[in-house]
Amino acid sequence: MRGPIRTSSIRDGLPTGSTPSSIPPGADGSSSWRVSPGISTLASDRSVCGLGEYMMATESATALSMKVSAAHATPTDFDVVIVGAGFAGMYLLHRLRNLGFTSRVLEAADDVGGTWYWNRYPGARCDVESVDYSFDFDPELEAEWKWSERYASQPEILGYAQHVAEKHDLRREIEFSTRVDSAVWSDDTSCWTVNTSRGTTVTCRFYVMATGCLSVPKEVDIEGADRFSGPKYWTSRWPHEGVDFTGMRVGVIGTGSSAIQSIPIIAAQAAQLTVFQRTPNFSIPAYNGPVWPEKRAAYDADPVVYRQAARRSGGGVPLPEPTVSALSVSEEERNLAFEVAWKRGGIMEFLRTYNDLVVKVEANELLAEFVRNKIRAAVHDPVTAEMLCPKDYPIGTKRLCVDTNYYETYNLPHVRLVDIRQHPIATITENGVDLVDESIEFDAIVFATGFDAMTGAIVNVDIEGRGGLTLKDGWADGPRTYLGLMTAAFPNLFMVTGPQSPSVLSNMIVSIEQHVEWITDCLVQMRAENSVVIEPTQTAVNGWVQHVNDFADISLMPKANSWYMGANVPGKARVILPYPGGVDRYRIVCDEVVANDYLGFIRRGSDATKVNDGVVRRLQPDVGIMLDMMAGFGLPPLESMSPPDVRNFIKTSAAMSPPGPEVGSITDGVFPGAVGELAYRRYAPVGDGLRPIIVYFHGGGWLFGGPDSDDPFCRDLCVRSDAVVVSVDYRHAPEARFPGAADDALAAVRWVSEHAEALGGRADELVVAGWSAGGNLAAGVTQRARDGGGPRIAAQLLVCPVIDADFARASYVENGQGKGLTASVMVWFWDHYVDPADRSDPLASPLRADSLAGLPPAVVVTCEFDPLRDEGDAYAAGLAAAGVPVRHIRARGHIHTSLLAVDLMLSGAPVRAGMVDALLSALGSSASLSST
Ligand code: N01
Repeated sequence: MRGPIRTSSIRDGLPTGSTPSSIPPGADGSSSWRVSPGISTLASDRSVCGLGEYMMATESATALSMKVSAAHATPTDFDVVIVGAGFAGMYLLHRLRNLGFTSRVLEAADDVGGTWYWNRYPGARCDVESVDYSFDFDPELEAEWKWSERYASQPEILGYAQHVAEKHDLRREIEFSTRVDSAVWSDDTSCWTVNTSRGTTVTCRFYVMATGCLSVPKEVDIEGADRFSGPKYWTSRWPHEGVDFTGMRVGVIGTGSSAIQSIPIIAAQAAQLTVFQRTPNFSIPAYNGPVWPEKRAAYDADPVVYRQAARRSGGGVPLPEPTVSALSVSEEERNLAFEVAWKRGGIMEFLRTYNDLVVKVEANELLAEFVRNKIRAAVHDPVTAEMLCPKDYPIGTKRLCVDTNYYETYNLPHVRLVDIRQHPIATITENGVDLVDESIEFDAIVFATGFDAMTGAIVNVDIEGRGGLTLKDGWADGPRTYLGLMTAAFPNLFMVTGPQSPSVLSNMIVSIEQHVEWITDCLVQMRAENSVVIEPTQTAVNGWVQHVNDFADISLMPKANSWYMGANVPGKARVILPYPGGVDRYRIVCDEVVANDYLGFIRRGSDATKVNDGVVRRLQPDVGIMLDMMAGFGLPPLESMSPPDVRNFIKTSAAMSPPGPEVGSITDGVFPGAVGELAYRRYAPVGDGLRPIIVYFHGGGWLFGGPDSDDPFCRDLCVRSDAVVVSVDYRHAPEARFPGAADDALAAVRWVSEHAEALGGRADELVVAGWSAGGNLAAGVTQRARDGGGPRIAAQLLVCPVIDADFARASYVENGQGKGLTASVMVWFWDHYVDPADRSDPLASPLRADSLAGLPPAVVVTCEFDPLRDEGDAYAAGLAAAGVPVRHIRARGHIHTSLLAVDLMLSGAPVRAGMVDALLSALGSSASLSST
């Protein structure tokens, strides 16, 4: 035993010493209705839903008891109405009760358990280990409940849910066999009116959908499904009395987790089993049995520390995050690691063998092939084995399954696999299934066809928010939530593990607890400040949806037609549904929102309306991760080092960076700079023939860098543009001050132009390009070439260029700290390179040129969180105003260094792709300009 139930902890939000018996009146389910005078503008005297407990803090005990006795015998008005008595609804009810809110749970089933009440198909188990799939809020419960298996079966999990309900006396506030049909918000009363299938109506201040992520079965979209005259079963709605398939000819449609778990058991009973597979799934062995001693020992060593680690982990299970790339180790080492992970089991562990398995196609394919080989080894018939091998989506992008003897089941003589992509189902008939080329008769058919996941259960209730908008309509193009907790125009509507929260990509119990605690903390805060209504702003919602989609875009998730993407339900919007950023990161965001006075929310109360508009995450996700990592390293600021030390540091960092893509060939050489030889590196695409030729100037604040430091970017530029790239060096400050680098830049451009053909390029398609200080040189040399006799430059590509010596611009102020390039390092760069008196020279500050007219077509890329953003923006605008064709690409969510970190910041790839497309069309427009 680890002591009594924790009713006084900070997490429970109760005062020290508070116990359930000290809960104020009203917490027993009767609402002590009362309208605070100050609220009457929001809640009319007519309808006063759920304000009782809300206002109770200031109410006298006598007045309260009078109101309680005057309440209806069966209360119909609550502070909070919760839909669903699964783990989410149960914990929420428990917590609300302890905090003194009145609440009622409405549940369609006749007992608690949610998904574990309904999903009773043979072999149903959780794919998260039982020690982890347990509530954390009640240490006594944790101590007294012992799981019997590593992966708990559905009956045991349901038994656990029932035990929790019993122990905390939850059922008395749950209305079973009651389905919620509709819920309507009223701005007049600031209440929800909730209508049920029993014809009853309840009102509440706050309405919570705790309806689970996988609770609404997908409608069967197979012709003739109603015609079959024999028994039909759905894995998600299995008969409580069980099914005996002994001696039957059984057809199973679907090969997701539910099918993969049930097929071996059905096969053991049936006389014949035919499995209809549309998409094969990856599955790994469960190695189920008693709880693993090492797991138990890790938990027992310190349960509090164990659960803390779970809450701060990526998936809600305490596992170390991998740091090594699958592509960075030998084949032998990698296969050994995969083998160890395979023998251990566990989907989270398996996908965490290396750090790039779910983000890089090449790494993913190595793991996929490893599993395919396991399938080939397990299944005797090679044709069947190949049918079972998934080949058209990355492993982990559809839910990885955990099985016991799934693949081996296909070795049984009475089990047959039908690939319905090869042999489509024409229709289900009275007697069985007609394929286009064969009829198969069955005594029973099992539909293991999945769920309308994550949004189905929410939009299935007719939820009407402000102005008559229904959630179904509002989400027609995909869910739009803030943190997966709330949505705009639906005030006081919360969701537990809603879409765009980690939910199904995590240990659900950990995510449920976090959401329940966030919601209840919010209600406590609102009660304390007399707020009555809360809803997210549209800006906050848009920002969160964007952030979630950005995360998906740097993963492989969108590559599969999975229920994670809403792709399994015909007509459903194809967008990522869960938040792929991990439980740890997500929790930090949620806490940050609260710490910033509920950033992104509007709260209304009797005293005031607080609008705290904003977006909680604006950086691209991988950029944010990189900045966090860098902050963790605690590196000294560059400007505190000497230039030689900085150069060494940059060289070492460059050597550790991923190399970038393969190009046709790379050659190093020297060219005559303004005062002596300088190095260049030439990148040539695969294939013969002359190409456009790009002279590229590296970045480095005119102080450091060289072909090595920008090597991945040059490779990427070469591959994407199919042009020859010549990355030229120049003299660095402080040894060579202004205009040393600029003079070398001109010498380089002239030399490349003169030797274009020998370098594999066409002189009439000469591009000048540069990043950062290199962009400064590129812009300067382009002006000089215009003014001083050439060469003719066909186009210029300026990536985050230094364009003007002005540190007062807004982007310097906004982004001058903590975003990679700092304002103070820029000042340091300028001080080393150019005397203040020379800074207005257009060679140093190209924006200050007398005229920008007559310059070659330009592609200017600026990054949203770069101190140099505004000067780049100003240059793009200035060029356009001077009649120069300009494509200005604004890289949303990026910092100064984002685009150079090829293969490190994956979100930069689409920007670089757009940049090269723009450059190629700039070259095209340049050609047409010169021919006219
Ligand atoms: O559902 P699914 P599930 N014609 O959507 C096929 C959780 N869960 O119930 O892939 C033919 O995965 C469909 O084919 P395709 C877990 O998160 C957990 O099995 O769309 N076939 C697919 O093969 C899991 O991911 C556990 O081409 C059709 C199958 O039906 C989630 O629940 C156990 C079809 C549906 O697979 C859902 O799993 C069980 C059609 N018209 C479930 N329509 C554990 O914890 C659909 N299919 C271990």
